Amino acid sequence: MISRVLSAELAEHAGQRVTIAGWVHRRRQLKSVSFLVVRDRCGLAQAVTARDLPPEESVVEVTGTVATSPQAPGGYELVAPEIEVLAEPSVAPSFDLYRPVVGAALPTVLDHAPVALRHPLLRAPLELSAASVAGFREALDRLGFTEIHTPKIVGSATESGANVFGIDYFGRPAYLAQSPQFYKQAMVGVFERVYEVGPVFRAEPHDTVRHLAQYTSLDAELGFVRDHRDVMAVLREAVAGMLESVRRRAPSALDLLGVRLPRVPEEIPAIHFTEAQRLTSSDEPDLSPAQERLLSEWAEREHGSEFLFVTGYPMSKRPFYTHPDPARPGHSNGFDLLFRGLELVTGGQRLHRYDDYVRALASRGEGTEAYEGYLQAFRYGMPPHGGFALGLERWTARLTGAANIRQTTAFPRDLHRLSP
Ligand code: AMO
Repeated sequence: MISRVLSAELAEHAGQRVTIAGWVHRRRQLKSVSFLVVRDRCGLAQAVTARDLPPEESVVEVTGTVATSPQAPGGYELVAPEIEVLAEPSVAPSFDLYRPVVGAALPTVLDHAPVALRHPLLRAPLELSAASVAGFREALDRLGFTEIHTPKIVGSATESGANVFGIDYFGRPAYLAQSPQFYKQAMVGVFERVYEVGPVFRAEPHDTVRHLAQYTSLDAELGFVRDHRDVMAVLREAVAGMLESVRRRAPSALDLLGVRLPRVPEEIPAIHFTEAQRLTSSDEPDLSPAQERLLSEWAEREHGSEFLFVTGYPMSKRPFYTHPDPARPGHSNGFDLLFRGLELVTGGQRLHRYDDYVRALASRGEGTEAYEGYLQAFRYGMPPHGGFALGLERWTARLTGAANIRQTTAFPRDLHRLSP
């Protein structure tokens, strides 16, 4: 009987006749013999035949007898194959997909993403992202969190009014959500512990290698915290879970990209903002990318950690929902997590009393009108709570060492790019 198998399963079927299905990845036509390399969802498989071969990216089913072959990918190949062509490409890819290295420049790759991403090396970062998200979910599920789904069309800005996309919502002004911030806080009142994996939108006017106009935010929020340190402990578990999942689910992508996974210390080192400023000889109210790099190097040197928490950011630099540090006026219970020189996560403890929100908004010259929907939750009693958001593309970029965040997302959106 003929059964369909995956390229990675050929060894289990030595001597049998099996069918594999996939795309023509590479072909080599010699005088008397031709080699056809088929790419399926888990790798490559070779078939040897005497006949002419369909062009690259043809979709094929190949039925053949599994024989050992030291030169073939995985050490096995299909002999005496019958090749059925299910679809033929109408054009040849405009750059070489069939070499082990990717020769094309990033803009070319992005312009041709639907076909370029089929290259194992270009696909691998996306596999790491998928495995990371699965691990994030697993870790938080284990800790009693509930996954939520919140609106991406919203009535007010959350992070700051400046970088929000406005849209026309049935004739009323509305915005694309910059963060699920308000909704995840409201849902703490419902489930106590929640998380969301979803797209967020930032009208970033800067053309940088670490900003996108749409990215995937891994958000969590939990109630009954003493302060931000309880949130940091959950974040540590989430990051450890993501790494464990990547190791388990995507070993071949890790291998292909030569990724060196970081170790997550039992307790990730933390440094207060004022100390971070002292170390980097700065008195600016925020950390620059250069300072973040210096601090990461310091953490590596002093603590052997590629992760570093920076706590106690100035209140003036955090959004109005941020909880102040009761012990240090002007400072907040907000933190960032730096990973390999880059801000990966922002989080903190939030205000939880209605009156505190009214005061916080007033002190920033804002009324409550635009936020009534949000503030409802706080009128009805909310526990002390906090949470965080981790940028998925930045995570994968730091894991893989990608110089540009655009290498870690299939169809990036930025200042210039709206297609494909
Ligand atoms: P913040 O605005 O700092 O915090 O965003 C959280 C994390 O999201 C990532 N990030 C981005 N990634 C790609 N492109 C961008 N333009 C971009 N902007 C941010 C970063 C960053 O650390 N509501 C708060 C989170 C919270 O307190 O729970 C927030 O959104 O990795």
